[in-house]
Amino acid sequence: MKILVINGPNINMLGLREPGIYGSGTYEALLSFVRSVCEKEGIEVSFFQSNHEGDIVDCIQKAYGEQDGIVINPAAYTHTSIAILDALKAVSIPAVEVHISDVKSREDFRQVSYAGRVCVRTYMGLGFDGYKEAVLFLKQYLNNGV
Ligand code: CA2
Repeated sequence: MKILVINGPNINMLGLREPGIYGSGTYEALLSFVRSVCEKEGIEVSFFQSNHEGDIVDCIQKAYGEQDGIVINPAAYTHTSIAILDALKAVSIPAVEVHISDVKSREDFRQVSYAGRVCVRTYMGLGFDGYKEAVLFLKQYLNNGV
């Protein structure tokens, strides 16, 4: 089973600022954490992070026929990007949306999620554990379709 983990703009800055919202773990720590979860679960994982919307769209398109599932934190593009929504729809790869913070309890402009409309599940407000839950859910979903 192959899972692609995509992170959007500024996720590479984790741990450097705003620890009250996003925690103190760095992006590298997030990768190690997800890698160790996937290793334990026998999942082949790859990672992509970009600050550019089109690069994220390209990455999703390249996943077509290559990846079984996608875990995506589109970051700020969550709230703006129909292009990312369309790309996820186009490849039709089961995707799970993750947000480190509890976006539902934050600003009005964070209350819309375009990508979330096509994702089979969303985890938010669980910190790095949201990625773990997303991987475990995807494994179950891909194996059993539930
Ligand atoms: O909670 C999340 O995971 C978000 O997707 C994170 C995005 C934010 O725009 C979304 O509304 C919710 C922000 C990415 C990280 O931004 C940083 C800002 C300051 C310092 C470090 C990272």
